[in-house]
Formats: sequence, C-alpha cells, structure tokens
Amino acid sequence: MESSEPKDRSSGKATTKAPTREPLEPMPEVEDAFEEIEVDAPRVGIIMGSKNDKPKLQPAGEALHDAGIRYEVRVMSAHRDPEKVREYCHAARMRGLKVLIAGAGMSAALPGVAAAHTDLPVIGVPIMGKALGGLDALLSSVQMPPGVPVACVAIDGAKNAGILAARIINA
Ligand code: AIR
Repeated sequence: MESSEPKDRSSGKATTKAPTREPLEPMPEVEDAFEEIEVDAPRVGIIMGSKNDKPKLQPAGEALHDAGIRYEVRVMSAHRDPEKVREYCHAARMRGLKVLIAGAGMSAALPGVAAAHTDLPVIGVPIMGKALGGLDALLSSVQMPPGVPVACVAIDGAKNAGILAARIINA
C-alpha cells in the first residue's frame, strides 16, 4: 500500500513538511514585563558573611547609588551557609548581575569561594575584626591561588569596592 506521506523525489524517503506558522502577534504586556525586568534588575550583588558586617559594607552601596547603579544586598557565610553561597554565585550571571562585592571578617573565605563559583568579577572587602586588625581577612581575601581571581580593596575599603564595581560596569 502506498504511504500518504510526501516523499523526497531523489531518495524516495518520506519528508516532513515544516508547519506553516502564523505571523507573531505583538504582545505589548509581555514586552513591557521584559522591559521592566531589564530596567529593574540589579547589576551588582553585595554579599557579606554576617549581618553584623552591614555597616561596613554600606559605603559600597552608597558609591553604587551615587553612580546610578542598581545593587542588591545578601547575607551568606561561606562557612555557615556554603550551599547558599554556591547557589547564589552560580545563578548570579543568569540573573543579570555583572559584579559581586564580597565582604567578610576573620577567616574571610567568602570572596574566594564566590570567585570559585562564578566567572563574574569579584571584589573582596576584608572587614576589620576584633583580633589581628583585619590582617586575617585581608590575607584570606587577597592570597588567591592562580585561576581564581579576587580584586581585593583595603581593610574596611567598601567605598572603593563600590567605585571599582561602577568602573568595571562602565568600562
Ligand atoms: N564570617 C562569617 N562566616 C565566615 C566568616 N569569616 C565572618 C563575618 C564576620 C565575622 O565572621 O563576615 O565579619 C563574625 O561574624 P559574626 O556573625 O559572628 O558577627
């Protein structure tokens, strides 16, 4: 019995006809929604190891605000919430973030761990703790192994982290 499928003349094999598509209708509501996402999406993620670091990271947010760059703030410790840090950093680029600022005190693993989980630029802010004058956090942030870069600012240097993030975005 003859198949009713259309056949390629040269090979005799059955061919599949491409379905005819209706021209796409304009969808203003959907386009508006995308526009809004694009406009409102933060460009910089400021993350920190403890809610107690917030006052020290605030100048980064102020510098970004002055530069007209949207940012978000999240608390996540590389030691206390390693899964949260991993998930956040993995999703960062997809969510539209361009730079991460990571501040932590003591044995500050956060900047390095963030840089291990994203290829976005990471700026580390070592926070001065009660002991060692912040040298512990500075060395933990700055002494990164080759292949996992962290741009580290001064101890408690959050303002420069914000300015640097703005410069990276506007480069
Ligand atoms: N920290 C939190 N998890 C890992 C580290 N290194 C840091 C915080 C904070 C300090 O430890 O970034 O600067 C003390 O945290 P807390 O919550 O006890 O005040």
